[in-house]
Amino acid sequence: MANENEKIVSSTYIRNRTIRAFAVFFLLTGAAIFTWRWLIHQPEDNAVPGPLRAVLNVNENLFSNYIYSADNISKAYTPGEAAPRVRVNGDDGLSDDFNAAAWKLQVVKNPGDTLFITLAEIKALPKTEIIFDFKCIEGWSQVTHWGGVKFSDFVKKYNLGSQSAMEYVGLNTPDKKYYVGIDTRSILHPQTILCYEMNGKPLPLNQGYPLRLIIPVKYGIKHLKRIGTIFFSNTKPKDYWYEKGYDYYSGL
Ligand SMILES: Nc1nc2c(c(=O)[nH]1)N[C@H]1C(S)=C(S)[C@@H](COP(=O)(O)O)O[C@H]1N2
Ligand SMILES: [Mo]
Repeated sequence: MANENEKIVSSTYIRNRTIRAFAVFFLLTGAAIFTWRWLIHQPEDNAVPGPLRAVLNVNENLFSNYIYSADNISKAYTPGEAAPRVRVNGDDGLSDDFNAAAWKLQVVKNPGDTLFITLAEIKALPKTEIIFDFKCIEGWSQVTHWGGVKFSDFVKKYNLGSQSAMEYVGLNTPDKKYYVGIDTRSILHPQTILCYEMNGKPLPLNQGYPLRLIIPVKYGIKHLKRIGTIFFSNTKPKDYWYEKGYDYYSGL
């Protein structure tokens, strides 16, 4: 039964439409392949083709200059909401030959002027507890509970005012195999702590004993476990995951 909306078309019409559809399909596919090949052959900037790194840099500018604010406090949770079994992720820089008993935090004030600070001295500073949703770029997140000293309190106590006026802070593990660079503004954020406790107990070795960074305004990659050395710089300190193609800022 012929429907009034039905249209009778010739087979030539159908053939022409088919040819056109295929032509457009191949043209677009070709353009996509061409663009992709061009992109992957561009010189790389820290493991990412230059044009893609430029996009990451635009994001970084937006985040650091327009979205970041010390008043942006990440949501706080109650101790009861924190996971009792905290996920362990990443052990770069956590070598087995680490001598925990001999550990001291090294803070480079100036070339040739390094402070050596014991865990007991750090624990004697005012304690801040942070319970927040820890987010890893691998796609998981977990509410976790940490304790330590606010980085900003630490800076005051050790008179690091002129150092913390610089743009970046670098942190390394004692063996220098894991390292991060962080914009000073984010490390001075009121929720950033030099952390020595998890769920009210000393950090386990695989989660950074004796001291790690907890910085809720950043993704997990920046929460360096087992801090050996801290230094300040006006140029970007080297960063483990940046060198592997990730965004340097990695802000949330
Ligand atoms: N020294 C060191 N710190 C590290 C890592 C690492 O491999 N080595 N991995 C990072 C990543 S990717 C994440 S998600 C968190 C995980 O912390 P957790 O093991 O306490 O969950 O630690 C970060 N700090
Ligand atoms: Mo991570």
